[in-house]
Amino acid sequence: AEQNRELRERLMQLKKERNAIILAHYYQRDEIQEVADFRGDSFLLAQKAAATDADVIVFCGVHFMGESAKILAPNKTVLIPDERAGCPMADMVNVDGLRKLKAQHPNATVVTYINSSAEIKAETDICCTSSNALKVINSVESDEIIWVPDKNLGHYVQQHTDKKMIIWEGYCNTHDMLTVKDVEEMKAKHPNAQFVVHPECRPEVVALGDYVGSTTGILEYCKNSDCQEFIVGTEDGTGYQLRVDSPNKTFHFATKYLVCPNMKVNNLKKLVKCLETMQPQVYVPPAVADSARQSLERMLQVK
Ligand code: CIZ
Ligand code: SF4
Repeated sequence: AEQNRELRERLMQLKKERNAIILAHYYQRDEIQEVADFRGDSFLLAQKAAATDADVIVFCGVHFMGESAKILAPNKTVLIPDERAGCPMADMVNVDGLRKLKAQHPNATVVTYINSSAEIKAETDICCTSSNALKVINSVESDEIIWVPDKNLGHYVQQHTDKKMIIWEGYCNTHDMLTVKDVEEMKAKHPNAQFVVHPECRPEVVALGDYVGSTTGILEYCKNSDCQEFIVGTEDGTGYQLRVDSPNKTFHFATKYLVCPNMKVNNLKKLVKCLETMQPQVYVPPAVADSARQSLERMLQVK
């Protein structure tokens, strides 16, 4: 506790010296979410990065999120506490594979989930998030969609659109691990709880949801619902904001395995260190960034 207090003081000092802001994803450790200027999902935080007056953005999340911040704020310094915090789902699609698929389906529009690398976004027509995926898909002219990288979110979206979706076989190790059996056991234990679930979970798990939506969607739903008790089907770090928003409600995570190890690679110590050393910085080659920015900006124009 004493060490954390010293670290927090050092952090406040460095933040002023560097004119920095700290953005933290909802899946980060509590000790990071506590000291953040803004908490959010990847999309909200990318928008914050684009809008800030600060000179330095410290992005506490996984690598692709730091890249999105850099793409939308190319003149700012973007720091990340640890370069090794990656995303296995984002790594499941590579440029060669996507180019091959595009060649096989020349009339298809490439729609890419924001959980993807800058290089993949640069090969993309339009990006989407888990909250606007359907709107984005319905906004494109083509009847054929190449969807990368998340098969679970892809299947969820396919249920709500007539367009033909060619779905990449990627998935999030953390969300995909949750099973129907896990959820049914929790429901039996907590019969009055509603089940809220992220569409990165398997289709048969998503089908059990009383509410299905993005991290921000789940937070809003739980805050505004009359229900007092929830079984949560998304990453464990979300508990921090759920409890801030609704201190008197009860949240049970559907299993203790809903933890993204990559998100937890960052900690308060590394956060302070990166602001001290101004390393590691996120770098996106300008040509890649320009092309990736177009696919993000097209998404922002969808009403
Ligand atoms: O990393 C994830 O699973 C999510 C849902 C990130 C985000 O903020 O959209
Ligand atoms: Fe990637 Fe899943 Fe971790 Fe999100 S929770 S960063 S999708 S591995």
